[in-house]
Amino acid sequence: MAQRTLARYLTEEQRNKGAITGDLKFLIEIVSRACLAISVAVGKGGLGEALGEAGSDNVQGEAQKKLDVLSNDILLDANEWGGHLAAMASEEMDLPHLVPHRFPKGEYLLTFDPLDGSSNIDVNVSIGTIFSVLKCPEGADLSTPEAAEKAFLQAGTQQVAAGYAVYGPTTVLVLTVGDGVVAFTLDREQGQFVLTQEGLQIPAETKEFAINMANQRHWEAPVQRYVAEMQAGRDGPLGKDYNMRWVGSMVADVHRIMTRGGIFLYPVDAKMKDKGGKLRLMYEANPMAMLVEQAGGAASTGRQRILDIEPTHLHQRVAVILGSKSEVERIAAYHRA
Ligand code: AHM
Ligand code: MG
Repeated sequence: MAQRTLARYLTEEQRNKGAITGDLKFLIEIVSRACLAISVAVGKGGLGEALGEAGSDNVQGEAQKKLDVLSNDILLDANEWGGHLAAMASEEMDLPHLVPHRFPKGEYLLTFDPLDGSSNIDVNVSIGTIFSVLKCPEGADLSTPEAAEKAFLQAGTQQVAAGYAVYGPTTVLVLTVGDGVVAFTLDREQGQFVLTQEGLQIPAETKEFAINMANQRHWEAPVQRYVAEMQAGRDGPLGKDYNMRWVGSMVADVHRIMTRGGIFLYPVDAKMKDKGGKLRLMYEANPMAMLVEQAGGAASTGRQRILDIEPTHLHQRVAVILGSKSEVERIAAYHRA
């Protein structure tokens, strides 16, 4: 039987279900090709020139790796000429990137974290690309990058597509266009993404949690309580033994949860309270929250559904608690207690 490639899946979503427009189909195909190019660069490792520091900082004051900068450039170059986008925004750029005047403009906005899990780049641990697609509001001012920021400030519920590519032993692209979650594996010989999983569902119950335990002393009371209860295991109030996994690349940790369930927490803690959290809303939390909800899971800050947050700025940070629904609901209840 013929393989169902990403192109075919998108065509069916457009033609048979009317779930996406031709431009959105084109946009996702372009993003997938950029992910393929990033996967090739990542896969070269020490053979290429790409490992190590770029010698620059991004807008968040974080040191950029060469592969962060390269991945950002790949996504910008791939997406600016097609006529499907109004503007792009990235973790690696202070302000939105406008489509140059020589190219036509489209109706979508694309945001991305070009290479998530920076601390894992040089040590050959899974990393990934996260992306989110919004519609550009009609009449939005795109005259300057500063003015264009406003167009992006939409709640996560407005996303029309979201996805990530994880560059691990295999490269897998996980996608939602609001019609469930599907996963494609990169066939390296053929150079294309092939559908390998449909209708991904996160089990409601889990015995696996992911959190950076090094921050424990800074956590707020509800997170302290929840993690202590999990650690108490079978004899504690939750009545079962838990295991812990922490890759340190959100993409890889979320992919494990997409595959077999679990809960991921990057809570706000005393150390980062003034910043709002560690992870960024627009290109980390929102796309992951859409994917997780589409797979039957839940995503919350502990106090609010992530997708309901009305953003105030492009690089806004939030607390992220996502994964198996019953566990996310439990910790949300601890925040209310
Ligand atoms: P990055 O986008 O600069 O790579 O930072 C985000 C990453 C996430 O992938 C991951 O969950 C988290 O930072 C890990 O942080 P920590 O250093 O606390 O382990
Ligand atoms: Mg990131």
